[in-house]
Amino acid sequence: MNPDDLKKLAAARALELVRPGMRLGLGTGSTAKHFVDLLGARVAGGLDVLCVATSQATQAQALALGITMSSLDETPELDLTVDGADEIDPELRLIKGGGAAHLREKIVASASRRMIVIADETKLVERLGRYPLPIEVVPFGLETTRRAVATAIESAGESGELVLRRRPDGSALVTDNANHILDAHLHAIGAPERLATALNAVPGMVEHGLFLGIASGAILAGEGGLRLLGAIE
Ligand code: A5P
Repeated sequence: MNPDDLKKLAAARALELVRPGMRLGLGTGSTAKHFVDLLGARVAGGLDVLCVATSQATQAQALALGITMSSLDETPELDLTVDGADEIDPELRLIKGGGAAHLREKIVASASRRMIVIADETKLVERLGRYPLPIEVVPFGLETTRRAVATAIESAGESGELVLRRRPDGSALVTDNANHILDAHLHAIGAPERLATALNAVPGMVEHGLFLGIASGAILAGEGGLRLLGAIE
């Protein structure tokens, strides 16, 4: 199976968790996109759910599929969020934000009773950090914030390069929230909780991609079949 088939397999297993009447958070990225496609087919067949998207891209996809969409203002509490991840460790700690959507993803997942991660098994790592950690920052005072983020990383006992994420044309990437992303190339994060605490204290830092204590379970698809981590049902 190619990686895309594996993502679809994980998404199909997550669809089994959906019940009529549920309020769902819809993730962002290539794996979450499969989930939204499969959900759309079920909705076309008569399933009644109310959904909140984690990005403009997912919102557009879901609306095109005829899924009834809401917002967190109208629907502040959700039953289940299904989303992908860039890295997952055995304690269900995540790195997210490869698609620059981690701010809304974290808000939506935190508003949900359960967050289930779907991924191909290559996302499972012993230690977080090989994937660059996305850090969303406001454009105002970017250089000052960049230096403060670098100091925070150092004070947390980590080290690595901070790179402003750019679009293919070279301009700074702008998120759905009109912010920028600094990618921290840390290679291995020794203490994710300590790093998160240090980053959270930086003015101008809007949200980082460490999801700690948020995911309830993960569905990982590999050549050997599905592997479940944490609480799925
Ligand atoms: C979006 O910002 C991310 O958090 C995605 O959920 C993550 O990058 C996983 O994406 P894929 O499913 O495309 O690997």
